[in-house]
Amino acid sequence: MKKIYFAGSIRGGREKAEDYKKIVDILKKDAIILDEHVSNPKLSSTGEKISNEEIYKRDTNWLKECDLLIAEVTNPSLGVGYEIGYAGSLNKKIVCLYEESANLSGMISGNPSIILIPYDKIENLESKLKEYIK
Ligand code: 6K6
Repeated sequence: MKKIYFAGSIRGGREKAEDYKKIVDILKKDAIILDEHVSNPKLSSTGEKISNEEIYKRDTNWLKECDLLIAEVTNPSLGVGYEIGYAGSLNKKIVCLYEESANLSGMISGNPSIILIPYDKIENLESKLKEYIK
């Protein structure tokens, strides 16, 4: 099974946390998810009791280990943007999911090596994601 690093906003705002969970539930059927707790709606933006240094170390190690980064980028987040750049420098495959109405950064939408998947409803994402996770 592929190892997928899932990225979603934490301190950038948790408005989409329920959707992160639905996406991770889809991905988990066919892949191993690293950083799954990002999708836990109970994790608030002040969340977990680990230090920033531990977050950075753990997450960059997982980024090195993953086969694929899937980021939900509707809600802008400095951390998610950093992770996308970091994964790009490691030549990892990167898929960005976002609501069609999102005002996506040009640094994401203008990067030809990022696979962009806009969606109207989460429920319609499953078939679009299958080809990347198998
Ligand atoms: C602090 C506050 C809430 O949770 C925390 C600590 N927890 C984190 N645990 C794991 N990954 C984290 C944490 N905080 C940030 N990240 C990583 O950055 C995740 O992989 C997310 O994809 C991304 C979110 O960045 P921000 O800037 O929105 O926090």
